[in-house]
Amino acid sequence: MLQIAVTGKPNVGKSSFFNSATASSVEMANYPFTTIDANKAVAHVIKDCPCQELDVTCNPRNSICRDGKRLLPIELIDVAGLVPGAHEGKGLGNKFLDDLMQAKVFIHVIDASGSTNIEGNPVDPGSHDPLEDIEFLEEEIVMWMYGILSRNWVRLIRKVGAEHLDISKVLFDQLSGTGIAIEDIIEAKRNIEPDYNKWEEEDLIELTRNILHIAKPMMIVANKADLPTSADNIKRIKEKFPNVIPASAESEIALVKAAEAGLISYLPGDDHFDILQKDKLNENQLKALEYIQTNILDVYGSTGIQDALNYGIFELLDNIVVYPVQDEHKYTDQKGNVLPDGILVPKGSNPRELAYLVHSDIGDNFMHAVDARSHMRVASDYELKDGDIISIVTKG
Ligand SMILES: Nc1nc2c(ncn2[C@@H]2O[C@H](COP(=O)(O)OP(=O)(O)O)[C@@H](O)[C@H]2O)c(=O)[nH]1
Ligand SMILES: [Mg+2]
Repeated sequence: MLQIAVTGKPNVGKSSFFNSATASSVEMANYPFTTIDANKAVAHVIKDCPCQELDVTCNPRNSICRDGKRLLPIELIDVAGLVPGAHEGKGLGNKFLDDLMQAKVFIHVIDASGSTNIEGNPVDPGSHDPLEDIEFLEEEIVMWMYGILSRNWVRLIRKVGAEHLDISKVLFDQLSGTGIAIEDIIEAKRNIEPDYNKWEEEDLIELTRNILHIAKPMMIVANKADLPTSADNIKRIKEKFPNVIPASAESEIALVKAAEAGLISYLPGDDHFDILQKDKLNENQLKALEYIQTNILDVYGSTGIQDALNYGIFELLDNIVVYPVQDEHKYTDQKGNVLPDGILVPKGSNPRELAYLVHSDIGDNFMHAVDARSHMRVASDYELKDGDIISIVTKG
């Protein structure tokens, strides 16, 4: 399952983000989960399900369909708070950077209201500039990776020269355990001094930063957008950084809970909710819901939580959703389930790569694929499109 790590300094709302994104998943999911530790849980990304367009009733197996929206599982990791100096073992230290590296994409949660200082301690709202937090976090991760990359450097470089080793492969080996691909290292080296013998500390740090940007894309979730001091900061942050999503984890938790209790109808990512049982809500609850509608949903279009997950998977990691089926006319699997599985695949994948993502046996026995909408056989180098329904034909 694709993993997203939630990171940032203490008290910005990482756990609130994590809980709001994963709470409803447990409730809704009807498929078994793999074992997941305390700080890992299943969340979902959401796309339109083809069932509406095709006017069929689907029987999802690996995912969920709600009101014509397909919810596809991903894994979220709540990485404990990072403070300046963490790469030197300060605060919670290295274990957390190890946790972080399991993920393919990072969500950096910041307190946009500026009511926590750089160490994560509460201060007067608006008195801390959250822009500082953005720079510090990246620097922490870069310096931590640099520490690993440059371990035994002098000896290593001597060995590369003596044994004519490939420097990219050596760097790749140094970073093993971080899930970083050798292609990403080769790409990251492009604008660095080509002769590794001339690399100074700054070159190596720059290389590390390039690797991080390429291999582990990051977005900023500007949380606590519900607080009055946030709006200005969010504007400033958006001017300076790409990939910024305003959010209110607390609002999302309130909405998800109210929806679970049947008080409102709300699907994560929506820009509104409908009150279903007004008589069961007291005055304060009604006020709180109204506040969320006016100050979050009307202003930002959503609570930002679902947007952040979708953004990570569909934009930063550039995935699409493809539906493999066996029967291209009924859109079913062997057991007659309609549109059973939605599979997240990297954009640019072809049908054989899809087959391997479904099962290695199916990949090994792949013959060709049929587009279930057109009933036409597609070429082996056909680039899969978002929402494609594909029947894979195998040998034997
Ligand atoms: N106003 C507001 N407070 C929030 C929001 N998200 C979290 N908080 C509060 O911020 C504090 C820290 O939250 P927590 O999720 O434990 O932060 P973590 O240390 O980063 O995991 C708690 O008091 C939360 O109630 C939010 O969206 N809006
Ligand atoms: Mg926490």
